[in-house]
Amino acid sequence: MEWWKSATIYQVYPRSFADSDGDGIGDLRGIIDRVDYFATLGIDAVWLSPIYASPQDDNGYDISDYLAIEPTFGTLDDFDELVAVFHAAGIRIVMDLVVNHTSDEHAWFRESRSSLDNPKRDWYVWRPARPGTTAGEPGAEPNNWPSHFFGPSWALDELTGEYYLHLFSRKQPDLNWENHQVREEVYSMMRWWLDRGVDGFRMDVVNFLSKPEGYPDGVLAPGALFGDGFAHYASGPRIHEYLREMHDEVFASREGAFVTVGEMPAATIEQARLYTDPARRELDMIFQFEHVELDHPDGKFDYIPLDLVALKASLARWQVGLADVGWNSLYWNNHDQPRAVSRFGDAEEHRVQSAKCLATVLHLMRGTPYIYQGEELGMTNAGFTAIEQYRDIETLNYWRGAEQTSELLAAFAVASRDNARTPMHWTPGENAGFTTGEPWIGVPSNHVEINAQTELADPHSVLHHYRRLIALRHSEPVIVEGDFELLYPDDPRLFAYRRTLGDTVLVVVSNWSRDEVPLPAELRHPGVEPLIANDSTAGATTLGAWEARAYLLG
Ligand code: TEU
Repeated sequence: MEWWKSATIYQVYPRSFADSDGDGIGDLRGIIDRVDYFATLGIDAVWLSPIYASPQDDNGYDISDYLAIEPTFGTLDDFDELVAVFHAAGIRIVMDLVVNHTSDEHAWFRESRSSLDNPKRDWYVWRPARPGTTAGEPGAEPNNWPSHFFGPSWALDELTGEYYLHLFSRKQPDLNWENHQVREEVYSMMRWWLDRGVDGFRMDVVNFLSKPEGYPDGVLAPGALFGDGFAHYASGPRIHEYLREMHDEVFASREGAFVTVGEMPAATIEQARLYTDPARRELDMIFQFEHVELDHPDGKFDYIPLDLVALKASLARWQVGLADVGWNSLYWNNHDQPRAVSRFGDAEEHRVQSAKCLATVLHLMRGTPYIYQGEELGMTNAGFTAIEQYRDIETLNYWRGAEQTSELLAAFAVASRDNARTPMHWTPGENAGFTTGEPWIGVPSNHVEINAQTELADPHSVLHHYRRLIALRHSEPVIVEGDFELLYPDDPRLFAYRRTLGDTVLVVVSNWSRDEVPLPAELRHPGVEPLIANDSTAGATTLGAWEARAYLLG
């Protein structure tokens, strides 16, 4: 069986992980120095968010040189050492691959923008103003797609009078994947990293690579400024062809056991089955977004209370939908999402208990679980109250274009990506032990309580609960391979499911509320010691607040 089916993958956001040289920004040496921490947790692989040379407009998701390490993070020698040290500890290294776009400071884009007939002109997406308009005037953009970071997705380049496409910031021009030289260059770059020893790639917005010919307008909802671009570029016309080609060009002829995971906003189960069907040789798994979008149907910063019934239904659909073909990734958190314990759990009254509950429910499902740095400590949202505390381009762009109210600041405190990007808490000491300098972004004061040093010493910590879950995935085949069945789908507080492999049954029960809730009779297992549980605060017939237990039967 593929190694990643029983693996847990840990995401490191290098800027915020560990700073070894006191400049206030995390670096590769900081990661190398923590290898024992990963070994203690027992994780199988580390996914590094981008460490390539970058102007850091989007914290490294804007790459100016794919074959160089960002100097703030270190050198290629540091990188080689990191790979060697982690491999020696039995931990694989997964690189972030950002090839929907580059930085506008990448040499390719500098050439491309330099003239209409530059050989690299076609490497990016250039279009004249919309017919009948004058370049530069409002509405002259070649189509009506919005940028993910707000405003139009086209920027006018004065030099040639044409617009270039940028689905993200204007410093992130989209590559033109129709151009075969672009594709070959990307594949060759991927081979170069595999030759250096990396074990796979997490592919940024990889379902956005193929855009339709003609770049048609998206449908305009009543009153909307921009059209629906997603409908055109998410899983566009040639995407499966590109991924298959990438597989053939990069992985097919190579010895080794690599992992590929495609980040895919808006992907459906039907699409995921195509992307991850091993017979199609595209990707091993994808990051889907359905379960992290249920709580803000009306916009990025407009959160509503969690609907547990809807969350369960969504996750269960994906469990069942990818049971016979393909494979799931499992996550609550990453560098773009608010902290899970603040969002889905109860960070105020039951932080430790609810963090363990969320972990138990996710890690005992079928798929490959991902842990985002600090999640294993039960780290919370940042608690920022002033705009000056934010660094994220998405948050700051939105602020610039919006009415700047205290309500909006409160919304950022719930939803901003910076909630996930505050420094990792290592110690109760100054700056949480992240840096001896001035951290690039603020450190929440609750690091005094929530930190790796304290939690390593406490067998009841969130950290040790994660460590046990990671170990269970290695030792219990039912967690890896068992069928999944959701129980009590309509119960608004109980999240329960059953996994079955042959005669082995794993029953997971959990209470997503502050109330003590009755446990249905069929879910009680008197006399059976739970395989794993958080603190039991109730009797055999009930579950206490945020209590979670898993029973191995048969
Ligand atoms: O994110 C993809 C993406 O769709 C984002 O718009 C995401 O949904 C949003 O940040 C949620 O608020 C990836 C990376 O993970 C993100 O950090 C990058 O900013 C983005 O691509 C561009 O590379």
